[in-house]
Amino acid sequence: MKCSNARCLCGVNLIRKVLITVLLSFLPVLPAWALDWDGDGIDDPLVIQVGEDKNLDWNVVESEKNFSDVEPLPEGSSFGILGDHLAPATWLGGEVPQLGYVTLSDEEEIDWVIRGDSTHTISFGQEGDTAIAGGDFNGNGFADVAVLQDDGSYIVRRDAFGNVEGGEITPSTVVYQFRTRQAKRGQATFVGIDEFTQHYPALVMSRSLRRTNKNRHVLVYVNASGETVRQRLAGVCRGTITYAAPIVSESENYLLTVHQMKPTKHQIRVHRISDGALVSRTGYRTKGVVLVGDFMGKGYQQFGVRQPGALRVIDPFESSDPEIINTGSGVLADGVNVKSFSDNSGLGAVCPTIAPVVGGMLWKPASEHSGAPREGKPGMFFKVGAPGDSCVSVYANNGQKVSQMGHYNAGTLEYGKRYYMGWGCGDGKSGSQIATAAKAAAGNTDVYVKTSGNICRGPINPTQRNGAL
Ligand SMILES: [Ca+2]
Ligand SMILES: [Ca+2]
Repeated sequence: MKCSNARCLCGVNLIRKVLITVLLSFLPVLPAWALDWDGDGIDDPLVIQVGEDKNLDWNVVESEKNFSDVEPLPEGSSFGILGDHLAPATWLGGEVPQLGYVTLSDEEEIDWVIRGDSTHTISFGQEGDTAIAGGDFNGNGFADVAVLQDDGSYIVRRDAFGNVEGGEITPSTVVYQFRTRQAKRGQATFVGIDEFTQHYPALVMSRSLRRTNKNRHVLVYVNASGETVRQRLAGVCRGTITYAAPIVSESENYLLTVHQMKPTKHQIRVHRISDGALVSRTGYRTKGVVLVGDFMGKGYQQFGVRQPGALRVIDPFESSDPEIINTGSGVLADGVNVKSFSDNSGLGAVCPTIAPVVGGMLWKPASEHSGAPREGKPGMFFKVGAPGDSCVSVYANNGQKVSQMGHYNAGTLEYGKRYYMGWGCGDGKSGSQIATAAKAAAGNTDVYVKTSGNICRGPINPTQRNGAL
């Protein structure tokens, strides 16, 4: 999420708008999801930190300052809470984006909350829908809200915030129709086709190839004539698509997809939309957030992969060294955000970074300590990457909390920093009880332990030893 204040008066906005429209005829203009907070034409990563009160604090790393500092955004203090979904975009039009987030209300409606001069909330969509933030489906510079429903309806509320804070753009609703089967299998997103600034609803799907463990991927989108276009994406690859976002070069629109090949191994592929050609692929480990933007100031977009404490920016269109932007800890965000409200959170919402259990960490399914309360209960020891807290949470694959363990102060760190289900705030669950809870929550028994820096370590099989000291 992000926030911003509306820094321009309406008149100035209007002049800017005219200028942008004029410029559009001559220059490629970056799309509405590019987020430039300091106004120098280069995108700036947002870093969202979770406070002790579970509120979200929004920070930015400004290109204008050579990406040297992580600084709080003026109106980004305590905006949203842990579990909300980030949705910064140019909700009020113009060039300066606004902070925003998406959350499920008590009435099970999807609330879109943005922060301009004041905070504005719009209910659009409901539990079970997928919320798609950051698209501009009429290309007027005001970001639109959109949801994909199970029956294949892709509903766009154009310029949803166009008439708040004195704006005179009237919101309107348009419905695009995909097949039910496509909606259930596809990853929702949007794409640009002919123009850089106008978006069209899209889904990306995997189709497994017989007698192999590989998949072929297909893009389905609705074009300007309202026709559904099916574009095969070149090549075959392992793994399922976890994320898809538009990305543009100087002259064409592309689609970036992220495939999860193994729990911690991912591949990013960039395809040309006009013919599905594969133009770039990059592998990376850990489930880091991927951002799209022009962070290098090249006049077209690159993508960035989250690595510990930093964003690694890679240019898929031209060979050059990656650029490393130090971001510190926190969740990173750009302006394309897709969130399924089919489940309530998702592990990604709990832990922006997921990393494997490595040497120096050990999950034991049953402590050998004789006598209550630790005996027979799982514990986890850390010689590296220890959590800073006295209580540590354990999550299922969908982000639902299934257990908690307490810090045991042994007075020595011979076995590392030690946590047990049967100690302190621990809930006393056994390894098999945790496995059962995880399976009930997410369909499989994998669990993740949240450690410092909001890193989740896993997947862990709670009934076996994982890692080694
Ligand atoms: Ca900037
Ligand atoms: Ca719009």
